[in-house]
Amino acid sequence: MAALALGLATAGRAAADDGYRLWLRYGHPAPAGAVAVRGASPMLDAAAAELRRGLPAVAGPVLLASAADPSIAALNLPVSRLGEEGYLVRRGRVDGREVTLVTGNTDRGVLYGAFALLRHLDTGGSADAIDLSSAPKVKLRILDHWDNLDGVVERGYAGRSLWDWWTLPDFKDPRYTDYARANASLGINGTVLNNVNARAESLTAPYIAKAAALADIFRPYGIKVYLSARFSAPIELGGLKTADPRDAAVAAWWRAKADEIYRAIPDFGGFLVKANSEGQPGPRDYNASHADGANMLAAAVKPHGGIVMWRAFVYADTDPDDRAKQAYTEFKPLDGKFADNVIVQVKNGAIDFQPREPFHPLFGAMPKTPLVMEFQVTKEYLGFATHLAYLGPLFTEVLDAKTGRGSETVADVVDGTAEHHRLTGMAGVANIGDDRDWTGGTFNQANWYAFGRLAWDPDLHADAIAREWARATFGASPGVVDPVVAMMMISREAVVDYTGPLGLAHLMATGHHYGPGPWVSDLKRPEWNPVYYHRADRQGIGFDRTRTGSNAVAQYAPAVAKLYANPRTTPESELLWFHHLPWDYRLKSGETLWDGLVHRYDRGVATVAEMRATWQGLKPFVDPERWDKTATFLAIQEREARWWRDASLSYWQSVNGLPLPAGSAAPAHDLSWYKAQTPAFAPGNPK
Ligand code: GCV
Repeated sequence: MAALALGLATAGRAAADDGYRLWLRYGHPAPAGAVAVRGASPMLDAAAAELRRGLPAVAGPVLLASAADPSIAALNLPVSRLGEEGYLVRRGRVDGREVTLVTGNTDRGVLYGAFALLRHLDTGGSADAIDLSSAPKVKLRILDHWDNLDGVVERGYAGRSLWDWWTLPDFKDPRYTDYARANASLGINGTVLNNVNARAESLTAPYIAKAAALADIFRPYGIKVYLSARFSAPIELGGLKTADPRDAAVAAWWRAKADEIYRAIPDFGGFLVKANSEGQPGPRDYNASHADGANMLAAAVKPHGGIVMWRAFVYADTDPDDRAKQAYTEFKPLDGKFADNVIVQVKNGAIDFQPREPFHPLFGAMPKTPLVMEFQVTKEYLGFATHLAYLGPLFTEVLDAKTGRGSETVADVVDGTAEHHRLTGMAGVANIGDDRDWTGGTFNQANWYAFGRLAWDPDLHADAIAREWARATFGASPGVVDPVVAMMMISREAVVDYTGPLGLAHLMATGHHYGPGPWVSDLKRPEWNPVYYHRADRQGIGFDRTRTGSNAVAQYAPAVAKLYANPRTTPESELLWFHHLPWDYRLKSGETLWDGLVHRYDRGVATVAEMRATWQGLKPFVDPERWDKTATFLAIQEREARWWRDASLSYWQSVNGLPLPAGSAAPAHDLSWYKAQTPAFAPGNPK
């Protein structure tokens, strides 16, 4: 594929490409007879079919076989370290024949090995020295679809839902298989089909049958299906008077429901639950705890081997405490109280998927409870599908953060190194919809890719993943790969700069999560208003989360709390998250906080302009369809980066009365103009 793309590029522009194939852009099918399989199973068939689709001839003959096959066992390969899902791919002689052997202790391992071989060859690996071996560090590698049964995806990123609930279970769109292939290529092994803002209908017999049809399609690719469960379903569907988790009839209803689901989907993964959060029902409605609720559901799925992923994303308007503290306050005391098939799912930061947040203080604080990391692959607060923001650096920044307990990192908590929990997990809120290119833009595919690769191995580096993806997506030419990786690696910081630099967050306008609205102060819940988060006044800006303020810093382990307690030792990228500081506070550069803030907004806009220029230079190398769309999106992004910058600066100036530093351009309009921008149906507007 790489050679083909390069050849076409040098001959003119690369061939038309609508992005449908994602990173699996194989050039030619494998030569006939190139792929042999020992044994038979749907998963081995899927592995062989994938290799036949795209194995380059240079790979020579390939043999897929379980490590338990007598001929393979006789080779004494180091397969014990592969566990249940790992693979080993190696050149060698099997039964007197020189082959590339793809093996594992399970068919699933072989499947992942087949994709690893394709990735190796597709991203420039030598065909002569094939020796690949890897096992996933995280057990549950799951996509969460926030898809509603009416086809609308929560807040509208990346088109409408991929699932056509209306024509399921009869019509099995071939896209469902391609979705499974793409996920299996990364090692993703679970998918939650419906929105955490769940409807009870997803648990009715017709919808269970629809979910079962998808489960049948995904099974050969090693992907289990999960459902978001609405906690009040026993009332809505079962006609009970209560959903109290301590009520025997409620528990019996859930047990019967679980039995019904498992009859249709024998390998059903289990439930994901958003409870007592943003209007969703939950055990707190009955003065029961989150552990009571989770454990009751866990008991229902336990006989079938299922699990419950219980979200810690809770905050209440009745709680006057800092929103950033509420999940910890509620969940920390429950450590050790959850059943052994419950895993608590925690967002990467304590507020809500902002372009930058310090890691969530629950990581490292609940040692007796397995915690799933929840990342948002879709870019709810980073320009949705339109803006280019490669999230690899956001994910790794969180995973690499030190929790303050010795040398432990967040990744150690997530992958089980820290506490050796049986269950470990990483979940990504999917950015996949029904767009032809799946994610509403080529570069958004990289975020799906990066999530999957990091769920397999949280220690991978964001730039290495970007390089791998760029090669698979655009071809091997360094003339393309190097600039594309460079663009990707600066892109997320650019969004931070033009939306909320120096630790500012949650500054978006009302009704959508797309454009700026730092002035918003009229929403009924205090913590829905941007002014709640930035607290700017004539003297200064920022949220004091030290002892003199909300003391959220005390939720971190002492070593980290100490750093965050002092503005001088707080990373400047998180400064105003933890501190309310005067406008003339001196940053490490020597400039004032105000000047530094303005310079960062300027830098954000300049970086987008730089990304645009880089992309212009790639026109000869990229197919017209993907190039044009990206070029147009970058133009939109540059315009909207200016909108964010200018709107924010006009507002800050209206508060602090300070002039812009020399060289910084005045906003194009006055504040009232920005306040008047209320685009109908902007992405992120649920109405
Ligand atoms: C699914 C934020 C989003 C909501 C989302 C919620 C959650 O508040 O804006 O759209 O709802 O997070 O993660 O549950």
